[in-house]
Amino acid sequence: MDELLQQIAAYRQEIENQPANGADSLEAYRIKFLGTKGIVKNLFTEMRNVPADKKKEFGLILNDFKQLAEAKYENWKQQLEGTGTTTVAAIDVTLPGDALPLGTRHPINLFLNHVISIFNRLGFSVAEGPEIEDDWHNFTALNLPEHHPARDMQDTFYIQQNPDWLLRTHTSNTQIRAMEKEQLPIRIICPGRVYRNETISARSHCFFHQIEGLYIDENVSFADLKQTLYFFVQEMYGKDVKVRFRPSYFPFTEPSAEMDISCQLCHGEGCAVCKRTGWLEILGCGMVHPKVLENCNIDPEKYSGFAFGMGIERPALLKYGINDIRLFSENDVRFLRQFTSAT
Ligand code: 2NL
Repeated sequence: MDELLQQIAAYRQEIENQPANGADSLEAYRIKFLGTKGIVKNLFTEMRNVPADKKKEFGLILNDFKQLAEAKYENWKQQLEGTGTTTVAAIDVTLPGDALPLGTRHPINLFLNHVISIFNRLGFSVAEGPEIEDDWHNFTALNLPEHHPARDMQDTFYIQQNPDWLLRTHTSNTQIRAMEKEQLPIRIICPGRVYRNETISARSHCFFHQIEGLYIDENVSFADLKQTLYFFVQEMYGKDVKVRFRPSYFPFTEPSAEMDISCQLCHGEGCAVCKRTGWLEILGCGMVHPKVLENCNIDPEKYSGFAFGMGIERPALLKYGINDIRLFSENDVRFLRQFTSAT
């Protein structure tokens, strides 16, 4: 019995002195002291040999030792897990992550999207068409006579391999295609890039963007055109914007008009931007010419419609206070990063 007690005391010492190092040592410790053939188990087997009057005393000491061995194991294990957790905790998962470099929308795209969202609310849907077009869809169907100056080689980029092909000079080609194949009524808005053979400068470029609109149905009138465009500019430029229509000429509309809005910079007082007139020209429009309807197999006796077209670059320059149209196509990220919202 005394021998056993001495042994237990020695084991206690060993346990207390045992450093809590790596997981392998812990497992060795577990097998040695707490395993099925381990020291604790063996000592309990020794109970048999303890005299009956000492059994209770020995039992208490042995239980105490067992608790010590088990407590050591639990503490050790927790310490190891603690080290593990510390490694993970070195990454503080509550901190915000590194921001992914986000792109920004191109100012032309922002402007187009704003225009589109306004016409969407009036029931117009977006239609897109090819930038390489044939003569019919870009010119002939639009009632541009064969010797019209707009057909001149100077203004149009022709495709070398096929003189019937060209880079579209306006987005009207998309409306022609819609009238040829869609069912009436048609209510579409056609944004896109167009090309003209012009000298590149701060004010003009050989490619730029347009948005055109088309509405064809029975009984569409010039009053519908005026009201639609008036709604548009009020949404775009504010409720106090003034408009005026001036008679104009386009081969594809009759009658034709140009729409001015009161200058957004001087509010009609007269400044350098509006050339002291108080007005800014923003779009051309008119009732679709009966010849154009006929060219698309639409009966002009039954149907009528209006169309309009506007450039994007000029109003975008004004809106964002930019002084050189070339910035839009140079893709300098220091320029592009400055645009984040449509309004
Ligand atoms: C402008 C003027 C305009 C149209 C575009 C159009 C299209 C078809 C039929 C009739 Cl398919 N017209 N488009 C009409 C009037 C004016 O644009 O100054 N654009 C920048």
